[in-house]
Amino acid sequence: MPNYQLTYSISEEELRLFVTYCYTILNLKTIKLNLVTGLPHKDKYPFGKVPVLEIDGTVYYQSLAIGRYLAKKAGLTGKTDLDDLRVDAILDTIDDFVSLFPWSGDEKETKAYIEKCGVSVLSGLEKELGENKWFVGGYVTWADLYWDICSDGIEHYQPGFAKDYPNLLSLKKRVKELPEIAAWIKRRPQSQY
Ligand SMILES: N[C@@H](CCC(=O)N[C@@H](CS)C(=O)NCC(=O)O)C(=O)O
Repeated sequence: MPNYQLTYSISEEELRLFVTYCYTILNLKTIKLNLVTGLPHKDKYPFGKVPVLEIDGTVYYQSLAIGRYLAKKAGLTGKTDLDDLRVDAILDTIDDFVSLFPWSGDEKETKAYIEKCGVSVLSGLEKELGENKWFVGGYVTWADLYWDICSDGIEHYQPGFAKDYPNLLSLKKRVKELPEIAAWIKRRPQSQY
C-alpha cells in the first residue's frame, strides 16, 4: 500500500471524520497545522494552500479532489457512474453552502447567511434523502459523511440550524454509528467541535 500523508489546517475540521474513516482503512498519516498566524512555509504548498495529500512523497492538492481519491480507495464512492454523479452533486451542493459560510464566527452574519441560503439547501437535501437510509443507492458514501462533518461544523456556530430537517438529523446519527466513526469518537481528543 502507498504511503499516504495528509496535511491540513486545524480549521478544516470538516475533513476530520472523513480522514478518520480513511485512515483506519488506508493507514493515512495526518499532520494538522494551526493557521491562526498564517500558513507556515506557504511556498512549500501548491498555490500556497492546504490541505495537501502526499502519496509516496508526491504532493496533491484541493480538498474535494483529495476527498474523492481517498473515498475511492476507501470504498466510499458510488457503485455506478450514475450513483457517482448523484454523490458528486450532493457533495458540491454541500460544498457551495459551506464554502461561502461566514466562518469568522460573527453571530449576525451567520444568522443572516443561514436565513438567506440555508433553507433552500437544507430542504433540498432533506427531500433528496427522503426516508432513505443514505443519500445514494442504499449504501453509505462519502456524501453522507460530508453532510455529517460539515453540519457539525455549522452546528458549532448556529446550534440547531438543521432542527427542522428530521431526515438529515437521523442521517447524522447513522454516520456516527458507523463502526470506524464510533470508535474514533470514543478515542478522539476533545476539541471545540
Ligand atoms: N479550494 C481549496 C481551498 C484551500 C484553502 O483555501 N485553504 C486554506 C485553509 S482552509 C489555506 O491554506 N489558507 C492559507 C493561506 O491562504 O495562506 C481546497 O478546498 O483545498
